Amino acid sequence: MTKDEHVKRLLMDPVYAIMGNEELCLGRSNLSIAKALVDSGVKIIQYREKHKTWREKYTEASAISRLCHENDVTFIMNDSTDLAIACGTDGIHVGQDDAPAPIVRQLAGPDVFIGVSVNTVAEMKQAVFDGADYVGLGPMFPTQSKKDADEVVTPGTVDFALHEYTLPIVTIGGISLANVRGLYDQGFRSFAMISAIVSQPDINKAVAGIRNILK
Ligand code: TZP
Ligand code: MG
Repeated sequence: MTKDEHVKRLLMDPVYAIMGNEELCLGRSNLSIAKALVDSGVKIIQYREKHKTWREKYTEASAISRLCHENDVTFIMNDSTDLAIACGTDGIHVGQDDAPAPIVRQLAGPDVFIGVSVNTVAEMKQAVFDGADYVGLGPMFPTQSKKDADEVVTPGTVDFALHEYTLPIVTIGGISLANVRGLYDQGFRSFAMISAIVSQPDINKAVAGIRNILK
C-alpha cells in the first residue's frame, strides 16, 4: 500500500489499536497481543513500548511488522524514527518531545507517513506546517494509560479540529465503549485506544464491541 492509501485507511476504519506498554496487557506478550489484534480484524496497529531496551523493541517490533505486512495491516512505530526504519513500519508517530516531523521525513524518506500528537490549535497548525500526514488529537478524556498526558483538549480546540482543520485527525485518550459513539456523532472518524482494546481480557470481543457501536 502507498503512504496515501495508509492515511486514507485511518479515516475509513475507526479502530486504531495502540500496543501501549506490555504491562497494560494483562500478562500477555506484545507479540501475542499483535496476533490477537490481527485475528480480530484490526487494520491499524501502533507499537508503543516505553519500558524495553532498543534491542528488545527491535526484536519484537520486527516480528510484528512482518505479521502486519503478511496480513495487510498498517503498522506504525511510536517515538523512534530509527526503530521505524529498522523495522520497516508504514508510519511513524511522534509526540511534541520527539524528533520534529521534518527531521523524521528527512531520516525516513518520502514513503513513510508521519503522525504528530497535538493538544492545542497552535500544535495542530504547526503539524500542517511541518508536513505531518495526520495528527493524534488528545487526550479527549482523562486517561490512566499515559502518566504525563496533557490536559484534556478544550472545547475550542475540538471546534477548530472539526470545522477548520485540513489534516486527518485520529482522536486519542480515554476513549472507550462508553464514549466513542459520542465522538463519532460529533464528527470524528478515527479512534486510537490502548486500554479499551489491549487491556481487555477478550480482545476480539472488545474490537467487535467498538465496531458494533459505530455501525
Ligand atoms: N496519548 C495521549 S492520551 C494517551 C496517549 C498515548 C493514552 C491513551 O490510552 P487510553 O488507554 O486509550 O486512554
Ligand atoms: Mg512520543
